[in-house]
Amino acid sequence: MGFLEGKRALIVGLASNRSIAWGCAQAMRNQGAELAFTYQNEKLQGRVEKMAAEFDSDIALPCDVGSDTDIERVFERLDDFWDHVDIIIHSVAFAPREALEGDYLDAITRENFNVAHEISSYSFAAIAKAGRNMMEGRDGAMLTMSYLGAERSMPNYNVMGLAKASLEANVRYMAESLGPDGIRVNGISAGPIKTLAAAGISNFRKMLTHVETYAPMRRNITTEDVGNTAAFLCSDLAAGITGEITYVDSGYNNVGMAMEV
Ligand code: NAD
Ligand code: 0WE
Repeated sequence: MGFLEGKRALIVGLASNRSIAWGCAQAMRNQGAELAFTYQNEKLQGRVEKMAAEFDSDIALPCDVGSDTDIERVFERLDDFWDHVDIIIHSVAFAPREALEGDYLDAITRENFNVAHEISSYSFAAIAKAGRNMMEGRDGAMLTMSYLGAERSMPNYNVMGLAKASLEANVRYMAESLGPDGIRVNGISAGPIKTLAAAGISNFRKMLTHVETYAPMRRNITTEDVGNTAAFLCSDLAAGITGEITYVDSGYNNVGMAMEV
């Protein structure tokens, strides 16, 4: 019997079988959770419905997290299938492409700052506000995905670093707000993985090689690594953990200086 047996999880941010959300779905399904999914737009609908079916789920609901009505409708429609939800995974980020290249100050604008923060950080709180009624009073858990660029400057990550810093602060404030309702809120700070969100990012290959060379584990992480940690953090095994950011990064964040091998 899995450690998520009897739990119902809503997964926001599935785009392909390389998505971090896919690794989370796989690990949580393996541990016995029942799953529901959202998709960003019609372009992704068919693919997400197909992946949902592979996870024994017939629940795939539209949700552009830039829209409050979309977010509210997800829970209205989810209510037709489930009378409660135990777990919500938020695995969404977006900044306009041109914000993620070149010099930080050259690239940042009021507009791309607003978009990055709204889609990548505010959306986590917005989903919590809308989903709170279906989650309260039953050992619930919420989880989001961050990156080390929240705490350190990274080439090209630029305004996304600020948005992830905001997202990590959101984890702490949401943990305080939702704790009395029995809902824990945590984040995973994942190492780089070649997903759709990494496609076309200049020098991404170089970042993967850098981690392989200098991280204590001398390897990159996988969506399976992230998924297994996600399953644990959202389970009752992690009942005492809230407001935390857990690194799943082969230990990279702990290194001050490594000798090249
Ligand atoms: P991905 O492209 O598979 O997933 C990103 C998802 O965000 C997609 O499903 C996309 O549809 C969704 N999305 C974007 N804008 C949206 C909107 N307006 N409304 C609804 N959904 C929207 O890539 P991924 O790497 O799996 O990214 C998932 C999360 O993991 C992101 O928060 C990302 O910042 C984080 N992360 C990724 C890495 C990495 O190297 N891939 C590392 C650390 C953290
Ligand atoms: O959070 C991310 C990427 C999120 C992301 C990706 C895109 C690509 C497509 C947000 N917005 C967009 N907008 C698009 O138009 N990661 C942690 C992966 C990532 O992205 C980087 C990285 C890493 C790591 C960008 C620059 C430098 C490093």
